[in-house]
Formats: sequence, structure tokens, C-alpha cells
Amino acid sequence: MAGSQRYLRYILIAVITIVVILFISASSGVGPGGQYTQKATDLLKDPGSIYKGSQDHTVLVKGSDSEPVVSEDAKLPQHTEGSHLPTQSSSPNPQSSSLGSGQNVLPSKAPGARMNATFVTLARNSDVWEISRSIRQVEDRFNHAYNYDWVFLNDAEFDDTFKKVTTSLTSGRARYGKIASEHWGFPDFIDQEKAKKVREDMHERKIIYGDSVSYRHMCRYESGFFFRHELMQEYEWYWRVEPSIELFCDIAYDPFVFMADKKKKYSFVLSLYEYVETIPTLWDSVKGFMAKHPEHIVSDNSMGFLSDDGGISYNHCHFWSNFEIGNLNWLRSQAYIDYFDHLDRDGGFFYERWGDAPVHSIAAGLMLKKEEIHFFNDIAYYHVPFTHCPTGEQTRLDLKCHCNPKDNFDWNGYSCTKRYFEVNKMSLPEGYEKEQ
Ligand SMILES: Nc1nc2c(ncn2[C@@H]2O[C@H](COP(=O)(O)OP(=O)(O)OP(=O)(O)O)[C@@H](O)[C@H]2O)c(=O)[nH]1
Ligand SMILES: *[C@@H]1O[C@H](CO)[C@@H](O)[C@H](O)[C@H]1NC(C)=O
Ligand SMILES: [Mg+2]
Repeated sequence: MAGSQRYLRYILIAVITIVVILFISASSGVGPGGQYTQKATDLLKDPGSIYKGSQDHTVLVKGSDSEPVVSEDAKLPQHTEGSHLPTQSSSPNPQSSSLGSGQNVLPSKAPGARMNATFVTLARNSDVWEISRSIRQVEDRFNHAYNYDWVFLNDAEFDDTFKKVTTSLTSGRARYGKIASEHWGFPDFIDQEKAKKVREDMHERKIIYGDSVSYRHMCRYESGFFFRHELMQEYEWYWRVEPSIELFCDIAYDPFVFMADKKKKYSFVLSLYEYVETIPTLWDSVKGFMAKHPEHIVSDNSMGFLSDDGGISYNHCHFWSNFEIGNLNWLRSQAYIDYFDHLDRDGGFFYERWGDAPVHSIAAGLMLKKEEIHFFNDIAYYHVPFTHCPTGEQTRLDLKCHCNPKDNFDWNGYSCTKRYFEVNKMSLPEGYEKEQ
């Protein structure tokens, strides 16, 4: 008798297990993006992937204003302060607040209005895993609480893998745009033979990306076109994100709101000197533009950041444009378009190798008021090979930073950030001497 009772128990357990599996696999298909959520059967096949399931709720709320759905995984650590768990549920790390002594800087859903803003990434299909790392960090450190959109742009069609993976990682709407061929290619006024000789010559001289055509299209696109893409027309603010970047600290407030409130138009975290070989005649072109369009040069500008001799020559200082938070309407203004058109006509995107970083920086330096350019000390950032780690220990602790302050590039001799502080008559952040 005891034996058949045991069999009955086994059968009961088996039935319950099957019912649970069926239930989970049926419910994981619910909601927008549901086709991308993980099936329980997939988990059985690949137990190592089980933590991916904790993102399901993020996918479920994509594009909607409803409260995040608490996934089963988010409820797992029952032994911790259970009452906190539902509000932590949209954090990809639901346990994190119970570990440290401090409160989490970021709520699960930040209160207040959202700006008319988007993240924007230019990428190839082959960049999918590198951009995924970046997205994950941006979401963990900021966007899971804000759910801003993310626009992906590509000169080719994005493939299914790229779309699936990036859609699963972003908490806001993920949108995919193809770049028009007029915006990615040689304009008709460029002598392609001459451009080819330049590339061969730069190849000989081992100038980084000197022989690349696509790199030049990329630099020209970022300089003059990304903000005119039809998807980007829908927004006023952008935050540029590149593959393989890192964010080392929580972002404790909405930088888009900050930019708007403080009337900022352009911002940076790292600045440095441009490689001279890539821009020998850029400043000549800029001077031509200043002569042709004096009406676009503002009086309270940052010429002191760009030039040591009142504008005769360029000192090569620029803001590093792989990170940017900025105003799209400024880039779409007549002033900026006149500036870009003038530079473009001079041909340096192809006859040299002008980068979008000096192009944007010079524009911001001459056509924005000094106070409209912002340095985000509290956004900790890495793009190979430079790190911006916030100056000031309390800031780093408050924001749960994991960068080594010794890696901070700001007070290094090759950085232009000190010059930015001088030009703006700002006092250097407290504790900077200790972090040089
Ligand atoms: N669609 C597309 N995107 C590109 C192409 N070339 C570069 N990109 C993207 O443009 C951005 C800048 O390119 P990167 O290769 O990172 O250039 P970089 O930052 O100067 O150099 P790295 O040190 O290699 O990062 C990245 O977001 C790339 O994914 C291209 O040919 N097509
Ligand atoms: C966002 O900004 C764009 C560009 O300025 C504008 O066309 C659009 O109407 C704005 N959308 C909202 C919702 O305000
Ligand atoms: Mg890069």
C-alpha cells in the first residue's frame, strides 16, 4: 500500500510540473515584444541562460505607460525585505538595494515628465554584441527608470538578430532606421580619384582609419546628417551611445531635464587634442565660414577653448563626440546647417579625414554661448582608451561608482577639460589636485 501511494505522489508531481511548464510557456508570449521573451522549455535546454528571464517584465511594458509587471524571477529573493521587491522590480538587479547600506539612487520608475528625447546609436549588424554591452549599462545605470526611446541607424538594413537582441535590452521603444544613400556616400562635388590617393597616402603613413572609406562616411554622417534622419526629426534631444562604452556610476537625475532647465545645448564628459594629421586644413575651412557667415558666430563663445591666439590657429581641443547629450534643434538650425555645408564643400571629410568630434566641438565653441555647453562630471564614462571617473570621492560613493579615480583622464596633460574650466571661469571640482 505504501508503495502505490508513493507512485501516486510521483504521478501527481509529474502532472503539476507539466502544468507549470505549460503555464509559463503560454504566458511568456504575452504583450508587445512577447515573441522575444524566453520560453520555459528554452530554459530547460539551456539552464545557464536562466537569468535572462528576469528581463521579461521590461519587454512586457515596452512602449506602454502601465506599471511594470513583476516577473517570477524578481520575486525570488523572498528572504530579503519583501516589501521592497515590487518597487524594485523594474531594476534588472532586483537584489542590489538589499546588499549595500545605501538607498538606491534610482527608483524603479522615476517620477515627473519625460523630455522629448531619445538615445541614438549608429551601428552595423556586426556591432550587435558590443552595442548590447553599452545598452545594458545605460539601462542599468539610468534608463530602466525613464524608458526613453532608442533609435538605431545603419547604412544597411538591420538584421533580425540585431533587432531582437537590442529590443530585448531596451526599456523604451527601440526603433530602427535605414540611412538614405544621399546621406552616406560621396557627394558629386568630390573628386573620387583625389580622395583615393589621399587614402593610399594615409595608409602609407599609418594614420588610424586613414585608408577607410566607411569611416569617412560615418564621420560625415555624424557631422551633418544623423539629426535629419526622419526618426530623429521626432525628437528635440539626443544622447549618443557607441558600442563597447561603459558607465561606471548611477545617473541620479534626468540629464535631458537638466539640459533643458539650464538652457544647455551641448555636453561632454571627455575632451582631448585631435590627431593633427587628420585635420590639416579644417581650421582654414572654419575661418572661411566665419568670414562668410559672421552672423552665426555668437559673441560670448568659447573661442578660448579652441584657440590660443584668438582664432588665428586651432589648438586641436575638442569634446569627444562618442558621448554627447545635445539639442537636435540646434543641429538643425540654419547656423549649423550653413556651417556643415561650408565644411562639406571644402571636401576635408574625404581629402583629409575630418572627425565629427572636432566638427561638432568647433560648432559648439563658436555658435553656442559659453554657458550652453555643459561638462557632466557625474556621468562616469569609458570609451577605449579614455575614462572619465568623477572627481570627488563623495560623488563616487553616492552614485555607486566602480571606476578607479586614478584612471580619470580629466586632469591629464592631454585633456582639454582644465581649459574648459578656465574659459568658463569655473573653479575646478573639489579634490581635483589629489586625482591628477
Ligand atoms: N552602420 C554603420 N555604422 C558604423 C560604420 N562605421 C562605424 N559605425 C558606427 O559609428 C560609430 C563610430 O564608429 P567607431 O568604429 O566606434 O569609431 P571610433 O569610436 O572613432 O573608433 P573606435 O576606437 O574603433 O571605437 C559606432 O557607433 C559604430 O558602430 C559603418 O560603416 N556603418
Ligand atoms: C518633439 O520635437 C520634435 C522636434 O522639435 C517636434 O517635431 C515634435 O512635435 C515634438 N514632440 C512632442 C511630443 O513634443
Ligand atoms: Mg567608437
